Amino acid sequence: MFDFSRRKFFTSLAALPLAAVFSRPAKAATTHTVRIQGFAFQPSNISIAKGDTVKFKNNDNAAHTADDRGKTWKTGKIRGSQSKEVTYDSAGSFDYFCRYHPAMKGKITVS
Ligand SMILES: [Cu+2]
Repeated sequence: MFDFSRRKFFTSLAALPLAAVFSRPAKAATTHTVRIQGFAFQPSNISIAKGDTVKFKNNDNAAHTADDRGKTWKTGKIRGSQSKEVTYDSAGSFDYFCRYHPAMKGKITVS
């Protein structure tokens, strides 16, 4: 009796499509690139989805940062030719700037 039900259990488990077990219904997270070039963020205004990552890629020789004005996040120093990534797990609108060059500004909207 026990053997029978155990076999029945495993048989029904095997019948489940593997995709249904392992796939996640949520959309896969995306990594967006914001280039830092000529002392400007490009694009300076982007909209992304919750869970996405933004890669700040510094193409200048000078070091830059991307610091959220609301102090929720910051990249820290990004040296020339380096990049830093920030993942956004909650919705919000973030105005950011470069700590060394406050005229450099950008905006990220997460929804
Ligand atoms: Cu800068």
